[in-house]
Amino acid sequence: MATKLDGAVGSEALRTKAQMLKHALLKADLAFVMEAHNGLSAKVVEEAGFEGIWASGLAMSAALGVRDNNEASWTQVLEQLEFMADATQIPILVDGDTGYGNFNNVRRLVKKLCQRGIAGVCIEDKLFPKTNSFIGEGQPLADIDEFSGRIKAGKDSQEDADFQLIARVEALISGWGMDEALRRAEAYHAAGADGILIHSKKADAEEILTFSREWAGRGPLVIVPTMYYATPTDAFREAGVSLVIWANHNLRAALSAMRETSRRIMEEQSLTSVEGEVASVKEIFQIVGQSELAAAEARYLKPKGDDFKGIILAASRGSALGPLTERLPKCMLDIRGQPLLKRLVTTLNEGGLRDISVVRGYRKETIDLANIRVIDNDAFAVNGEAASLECAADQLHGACVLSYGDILFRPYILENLLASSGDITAVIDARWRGAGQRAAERSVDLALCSRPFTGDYLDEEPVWLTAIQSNGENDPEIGEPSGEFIGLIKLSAAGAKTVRQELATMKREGVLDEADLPALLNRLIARGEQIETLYVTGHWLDVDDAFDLAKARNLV
Ligand code: SPV
Ligand code: MG
Repeated sequence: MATKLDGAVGSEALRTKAQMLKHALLKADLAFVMEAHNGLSAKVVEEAGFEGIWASGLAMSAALGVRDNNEASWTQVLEQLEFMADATQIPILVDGDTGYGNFNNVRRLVKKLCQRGIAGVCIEDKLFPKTNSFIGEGQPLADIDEFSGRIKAGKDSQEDADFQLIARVEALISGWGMDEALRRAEAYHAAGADGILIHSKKADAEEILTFSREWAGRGPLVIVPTMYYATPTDAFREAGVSLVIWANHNLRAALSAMRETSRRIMEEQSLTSVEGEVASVKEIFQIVGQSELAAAEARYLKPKGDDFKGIILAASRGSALGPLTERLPKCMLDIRGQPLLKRLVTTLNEGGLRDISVVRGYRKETIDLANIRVIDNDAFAVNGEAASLECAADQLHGACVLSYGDILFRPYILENLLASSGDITAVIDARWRGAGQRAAERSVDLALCSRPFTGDYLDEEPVWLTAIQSNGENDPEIGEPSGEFIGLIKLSAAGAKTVRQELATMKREGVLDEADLPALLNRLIARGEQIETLYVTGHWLDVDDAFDLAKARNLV
C-alpha cells in the first residue's frame, strides 16, 4: 500500500492560501477540493467546509454559456477567478487548461494568478485550444519536452513562493497507455511540478490505482473521479492519493435545479409551488454578506434622516389650555390651518424621517393623521412621558428621534441633531431666559450642562448634560441653569437600547408611571451614561398655554 507523503507545512504556518493548498497536497490525510464556477458557488464550497476550490474550466465555461474549448479567453477566466478569490478565504486551484499557449503564455498566466490571490494552477499536456477530455478519442498530446518547458516557465514566474503548479497527464485518456503516463509524470515531476494529476475516463479506478502503485509516492498525486465515481473513496486513500477533485457537481446541480424551476414556473405561470423549494432572498443576502455592509455603513456613512425613526409623545391633554383642549389634545390644536402635530410630523418628514410613531392618549380618536403609526397610552391620565415612551418600546430599536408632541422647531435644529455624535443627545436652548421672561410661570425643563453655551463658532468640544430639572418630584438641585430642554432627543441604536433597558428597569421598580422625560434622563446620567448637549439659541417653541398658542400662530 502506498502512503501519502507527509511533508506538510506546520498548521501554524498556514497564513496564505497558497500555503493552505500546499498543505492540503502534502499532509498525510486525503484532501478534497470541490468545483465552483463563480463567486457564489465558491462561497457555497467554502460554507460546506471544503479545504479548497477547484475552479473548473468546464464549469466556468458552461456557466458563461460557452464550450470547454478555450472559447472564454484567459482574461475572462481571470475575471471570474478574481470574484471567487475575493469571495472566499480558502485556496483556489485553477484549471489552467493547457496554459493558453506555450511557455510564454504560462509565464504570464502564473504571474497574474499569483497577483489575484490564486493558490495554484493545473495545466494539462495537450495543445491550445484544448478540448474537454471526455470528448472524442485520441486527442493529440503535447511533446514531453515542450510541456516540461511550460512547467519550468510557470514555476520560474510564480510571485508567491508557495504557489502550486500541478501537471496533468492525459496519456491514459488519449490511449497512450500506462508506461507513457508514468514517463510523462516523471518528466513533469523533474521539471518542477508540485504534483501530478493523473486523469482517466474509465468507469472504474483500475488504471488510476495501478498508476498510483507504480508512482509510489514520488510526489503528490491528484485525481478526478468523475467517471469512476462509484469507487469508494477509501480506495484512493489507501492508494496514497493526495487530493481528490470533485470536478463539476455544483454546476450540474445548478443546471438541474434551474431547469426544474424554470420549467415549473413556465408551466404553472405562478411562483407558489416553487417558493418553498428555492433559497430565500434572505439567504442570498446572508451569503453575500449584506450584514457586513450594514455595519460598515454605520461606521463610515454619516447618518441621514431616513436612518432614524421618529417617536412623538402626544398623550397628554395640555390642561393649561383650558376649554381649548376639551375636544382635542393640544397637539391637534390648529396652527394656521394645520394641527400642530401635522406641522411637527412634516418637519420630521422633511428631515428625512419617514417612520413616525405617535403615542396618543387623551382624545386619541382625533389623532388621525396620514402616514403615522399610532400607539395608545390608555392610562395617560395617571401616567406621564416615560410611560408613554415605554408604550412605544417596540419602536425603540435602531436610531430614533424622540419629540414632545407640542413643540415646533426650525429644520436646521433637526439636521444638527441627526449629525450629532452622541448615543444620546438632548437639545438644550441656551437662550431660555429670553423666552418672554415667563420661564418662572411656564413648566420649563431646566438643564445643567458640563459647560455653558459660548456661541463660539469654532468651539467643537462636546458638552454633556449633568442634570435636568422638571416638574417631577425628587428633581436634582440645579444651580445656575445652562438652558432649557426643548423636548427633543436623538438616540443612536445603542442609545435606544439603553433607553429601552432603563424604561424596563423603571417599570420593574414601579417608578415608571410618575416619571417624565427629564426623570428618565437623570436616571441615565446617574447610571453613568453620557448625554450629549446640542445647544440651540431659540428657533423653536412649545405650546403650554394660550400665550404660547398665540405665539405659535404668529410664528408659522
Ligand atoms: C474540468 O473540470 O474542467 C476538468 C476536469 O478539467 S474534466 O472535465 O474531467 O476534464
Ligand atoms: Mg478542464
